[in-house]
Amino acid sequence: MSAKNAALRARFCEAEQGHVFRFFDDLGAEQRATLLAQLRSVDLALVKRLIEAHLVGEPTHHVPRLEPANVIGIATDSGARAGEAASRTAGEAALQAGRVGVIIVAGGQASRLGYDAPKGFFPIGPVSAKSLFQVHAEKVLALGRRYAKAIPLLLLVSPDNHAVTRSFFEQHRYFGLNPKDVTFLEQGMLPALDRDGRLLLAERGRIFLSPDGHGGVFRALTASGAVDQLKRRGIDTLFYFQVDNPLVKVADPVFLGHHLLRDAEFSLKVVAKRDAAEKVGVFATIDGRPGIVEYSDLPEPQRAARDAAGNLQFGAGSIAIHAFSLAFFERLGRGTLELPYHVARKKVPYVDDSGDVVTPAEPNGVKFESFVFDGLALAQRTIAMEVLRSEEFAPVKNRSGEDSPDTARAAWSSLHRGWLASAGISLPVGTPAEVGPLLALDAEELAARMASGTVGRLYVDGS
Ligand code: UD2
Repeated sequence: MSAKNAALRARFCEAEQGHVFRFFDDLGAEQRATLLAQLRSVDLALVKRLIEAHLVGEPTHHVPRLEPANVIGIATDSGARAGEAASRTAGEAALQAGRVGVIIVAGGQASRLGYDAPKGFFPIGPVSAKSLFQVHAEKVLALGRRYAKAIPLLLLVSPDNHAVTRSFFEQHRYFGLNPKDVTFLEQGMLPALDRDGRLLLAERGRIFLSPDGHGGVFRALTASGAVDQLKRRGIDTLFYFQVDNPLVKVADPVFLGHHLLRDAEFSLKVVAKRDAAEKVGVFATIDGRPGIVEYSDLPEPQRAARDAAGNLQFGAGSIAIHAFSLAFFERLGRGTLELPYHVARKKVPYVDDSGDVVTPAEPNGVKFESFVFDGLALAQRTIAMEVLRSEEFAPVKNRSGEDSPDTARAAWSSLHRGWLASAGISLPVGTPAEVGPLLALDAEELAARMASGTVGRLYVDGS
């Protein structure tokens, strides 16, 4: 063993993790190299902190104090509409000045959808069957054209789906975007631990690692040098969303304007929750700081509580659409500000002392993830803006039923039938309808195009 590798082994032994070298002497050269590379990526100081915080001593049961938080409501009166117009102007000015970048988190595993490829490949267009990635990329392209300034697109991917995602973009010629404007960022991986805080070996020559959560986006962007590139390009604001929502209004100028005019560091969009059980986090103040309570953590009494008007008291559902100041993003990425880790107890197959793989019947492993939205509590200024679900949120999460491809396509068709109706084309309820982003990004643009005769003949498939 080289001196460098001997030092690595010594560090693991000192951290009481020397068992990961148990089978090292029996491994082939390639397996050894894989294991050593994995071990070099493990931050042992972080592992120690995670053990101390989550595995040692009695679990603490702090019950946070939750209160509903302020949200900019949907503009219904003239005052609110004037505010919205001012925000739109500010957001559009930022887009024209080339200050805005777009980031999509797409490192997840699509396990609930049961789709055997990255979720962004999923064919979702109700008429065109365009993939989620294509829909998002075309919106970015169309916005760049509208504001005469190309918008950089960043994609958070995991080591598992990085290569296939990149080749998907290459195969489709980046959906018309300039490849120089598209950056793939690989998120970090964290080891799973057993109950005693020991790293788990998935194979004799491989430790079990899993993605560090979408909160890994901050470090991925900073460590890769992407933040510096964005700064050099004059970007100071990022628009963030999840790959699974085809209705997202990418870089919505009204939202960006609200965020910029209030000098916010981290902003979010919310919708009224469909019902108490909907699986979205809730925007609230948590022990006096803004934050999101994940659906699985919202206690039953608060989940069902209603105000005097009969609305859910904790009904501001986060649709995981955010705006960030790049400076705040960077503070999280460089570790000046630190996110907490969430713990998930899972069944993790592992290699036992005799080298056999054991598939446990009960959860034996602890996985750690950080969440983007925990950054809200660390931001100096935050705004939340309510939007209409029918216009902006139809996530693809499950194979069937709620939040499935069927419900997303139905919501999309319904929205675009409305756009077409305001441009003078009526379609029967239930007709699949889709206006491609390169034709129009909203009802006004579609109507203007039709009125100006730019669109000679409109196909219902819209492209
Ligand atoms: C998320 C939110 C939920 C709500 C909902 C709206 C969390 C924990 N919960 O629920 O509060 O806002 O979305 O749709 O976020 N991802 C990565 N890397 C990872 C893990 C996830 O990039 O390590 C991406 C993933 O590709 C997806 C997004 O993050 O785009 C959300 O992940 P999820 O599907 O696990 O979260 P979900 O739907 O339970």
